[in-house]
Amino acid sequence: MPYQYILFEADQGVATITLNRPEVLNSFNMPMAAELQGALRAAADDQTIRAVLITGAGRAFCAGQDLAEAAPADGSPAPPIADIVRRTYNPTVRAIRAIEKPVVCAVNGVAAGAGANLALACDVVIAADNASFVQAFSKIGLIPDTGGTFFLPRLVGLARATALAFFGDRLSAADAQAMGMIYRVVEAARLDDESRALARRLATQPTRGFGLTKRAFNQSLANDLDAQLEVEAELQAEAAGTSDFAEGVRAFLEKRQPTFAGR
Ligand code: T3D
Repeated sequence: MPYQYILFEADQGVATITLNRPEVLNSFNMPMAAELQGALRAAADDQTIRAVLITGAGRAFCAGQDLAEAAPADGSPAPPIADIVRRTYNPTVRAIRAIEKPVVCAVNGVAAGAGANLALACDVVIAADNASFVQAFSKIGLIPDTGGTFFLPRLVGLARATALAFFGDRLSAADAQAMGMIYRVVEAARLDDESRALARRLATQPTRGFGLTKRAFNQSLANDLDAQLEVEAELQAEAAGTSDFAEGVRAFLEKRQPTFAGR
């Protein structure tokens, strides 16, 4: 499928999706969001894809909502903001959480507003050492969206989430890692190689097990302990029915590396 605002490439079991509006720091207009959602659907449906990598073209990861779309300079009416949020961001976050394959986010530069929170919705976030995160919403009188009010306090605690949201200051990648917001920081020149290596490694592992792990984590965000223990029992039964489980145990007993088929 041809895309105008993103790049999509499938290689070695990894679908790489690159937000590609570098002249506006890859900020979101509705068509780019629709393309991203379409690419996530394509990656979910393709059995040969076993991991997804999301990154940005140029010097930024994503500057959030394209403010020119939200407030057109020619005075033409802007789409209602609730529609933008419901059509642009909510389905994107739901798609990232629902795809039962690992989603790696390589933050290659500034991630602001919805761009910052898009990254936080992903499973594994790796950032360049010159990247930064900005809860830019307060600067324009908005509240954090794109799942920010959900993920941010869970990742960094309510005190830090509130301060990040209120002040809207730029947070370095190193500070984001130190407060548990992201997984890892690497030298900017190494980001491409390191993020691809992570995604390729994940693509050779037990994909169904990862999908079920993700489903369990998703449910844990709303469950109490008893309910979550039951989720684990049910999903473990499903994981134990996969050929990857049989292969993993066989390989252990035969003292060799397993070859996981992702089924
Ligand atoms: O509809 C709704 O609004 C609801 C949805 C809300 C979700 C949200 O994401 S709200 C938050 C929207 N995002 C922002 O408020 C961030 C705005 N951008 C910035 O604060 C800064 O650009 C950055 C901190 C991200 C980066 O700063 P810097 O100095 O590195 O770059 P710059 O010079 O500001 O930007 C470079 C160009 O990108 C510039 O265009 P020009 O002058 O070269 O023609 C700038 O206008 C453009 N740009 C940056 N961000 C956006 C943008 N254009 C449109 N929308 C943007 N969000």
